[in-house]
Amino acid sequence: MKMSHYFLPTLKEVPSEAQLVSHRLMLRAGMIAQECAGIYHWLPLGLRVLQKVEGIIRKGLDDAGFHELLMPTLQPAELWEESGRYEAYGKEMLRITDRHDRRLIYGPTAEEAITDIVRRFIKSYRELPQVLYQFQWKFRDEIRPRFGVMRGREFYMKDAYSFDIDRESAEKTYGRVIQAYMEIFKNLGLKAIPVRADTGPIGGDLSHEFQVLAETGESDIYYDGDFDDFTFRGGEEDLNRIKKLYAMADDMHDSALCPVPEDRLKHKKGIEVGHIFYFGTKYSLPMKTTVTNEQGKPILVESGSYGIGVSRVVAALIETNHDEFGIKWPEQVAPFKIGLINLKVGDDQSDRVCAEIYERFRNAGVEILYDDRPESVGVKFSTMDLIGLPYQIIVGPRGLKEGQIEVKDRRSSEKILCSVEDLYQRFLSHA
Ligand code: P5A
Repeated sequence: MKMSHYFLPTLKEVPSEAQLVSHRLMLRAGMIAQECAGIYHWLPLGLRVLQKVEGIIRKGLDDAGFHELLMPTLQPAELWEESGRYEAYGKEMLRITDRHDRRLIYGPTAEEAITDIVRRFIKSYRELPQVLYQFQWKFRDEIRPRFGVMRGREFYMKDAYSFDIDRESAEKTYGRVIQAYMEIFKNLGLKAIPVRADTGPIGGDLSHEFQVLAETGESDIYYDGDFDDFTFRGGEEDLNRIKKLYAMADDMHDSALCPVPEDRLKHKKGIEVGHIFYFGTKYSLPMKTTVTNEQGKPILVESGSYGIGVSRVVAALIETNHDEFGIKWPEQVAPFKIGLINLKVGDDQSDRVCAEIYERFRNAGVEILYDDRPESVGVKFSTMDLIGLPYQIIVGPRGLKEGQIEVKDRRSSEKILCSVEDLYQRFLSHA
C-alpha cells in the first residue's frame, strides 16, 4: 500500500474528549472516527487490525471443533418474550418497530436466537454436543458510553453458544472453551486471566470473565500471584491448574473466605475482554428446547454462552502495547508488518531503491505500507511511530551513498544499518 493513495486520516492534536490512551491513539492513528455517542466508523487501518484479531479468534475456535454461523442483528421481540428477557433487559436494549408495526430488537446478545435454531433443527442427543459461534455487531444502549470502542454502544462481539445433553458434558464443553480462549488470548499477545464472576443479565450459575491486566482497566480483580508466572501451554493439566488458582471479580471476592495468603493475593485493575457463562436450562426450559435421549424421551438441552469483545480487544492491545510516541503492535495483529520510509521523495536513487523494496515485499506477500509522500522527515518518522508497524525500513540518499539502509524495530527501538541484500535475507529468506 502506498501512503500517498491510502486513506489514513491521522491527527496531530490529541482529541480532548478522549481520556484513555487507546482511545486517543486510535483516533490519532486514523483507525476509527466517531459517528455519534458510542458508535464508531472503522477506517481502513483500524479495520485491518479488527480483521486480524477476528482471524486469530476464528482459528482458535475452529481448531477446538466449534462451528461458525452468522445470525442477523435484528431479532423479533416475540423470541425475547418467550425467554422472559424482553422486559427484563430494560433500556439497554434498542427496540425498533417496522412498517407493519412488528416489534424488533437490535440484538445485544443472541441466546434466544440460537436456542430457536437448535429447537428447530436439532432433534437427537446424537447431534450433541454442539458449539456454534458468530462474529456480529451488537448494540447496547449504555448510559455512559466512553473510552471509544472500549465501551461502545455498537460493538463487535464473537459470541458462541453450547448445547449438551447433561450438566456433566456441559461442564466439559465449558472447559474446552476455557482452553480455546487461553490459546486465543496467548496468540493475540494478551495475558488474560480467567476470573470467577457474577452471571448478570445472561444468568446461570457458573461464569468467568477473561481479564487483561491494565492500570486503566475498569474491573477490579483479586487473584493468586502465581498467575503472573503461569504460562498456558494447553492440555488437561494446565486447565486443571487454572481451575485451581484463585481469581475473583471484586463482587465475588470475600477476604474472610479467600484461601490465598495475603502476601500472594493481588488486587489489580483489568479489562474484561471475554465473559463466559454456563446457564443450564435457563433458555431451553421457557423455549421448550429438547432433544430425545437414548431411550427416545425428550430432555431439555443444557447450554452456555461465551463472548469475546473483539472491538474491545483492539483497544486492550493498545493499552498494553504503546509508548509516548504511539502504538507498538505485536506482529500478529499489526495492520502491516513493515513501514517503508522514503526520506527524500524525488531523489532518483531513493525512489528507485524504495520502489524495488516495495515490489519485492509485495510479491513475497509481506504486508508493507510505503510512505511515498512528499512530507518532511519529521512527519514521516512521527507518523510511522504513531501507527506502530513492527518494522520500519528507512531509505535516504545519505545512507545509500554508503550502500546502507536502516531497519528499526518499533517494539525494542533497536536500529540496524544493512544493505538491501541483507534486508531481503532477513525478511524474505523463508517467504
Ligand atoms: C456471552 C456471549 C454476553 O453477552 N452472551 C453471548 C454473553 N456476555 S457479555 O459479557 O455481556 O459480553 C461479552 C463481551 O463483550 C464485550 N463487551 C463490550 N465491548 C465493547 N463495548 C461494550 N459496551 C461491551 N459490552 C460487552 C466484553 O469484552 C464482554 O466480555
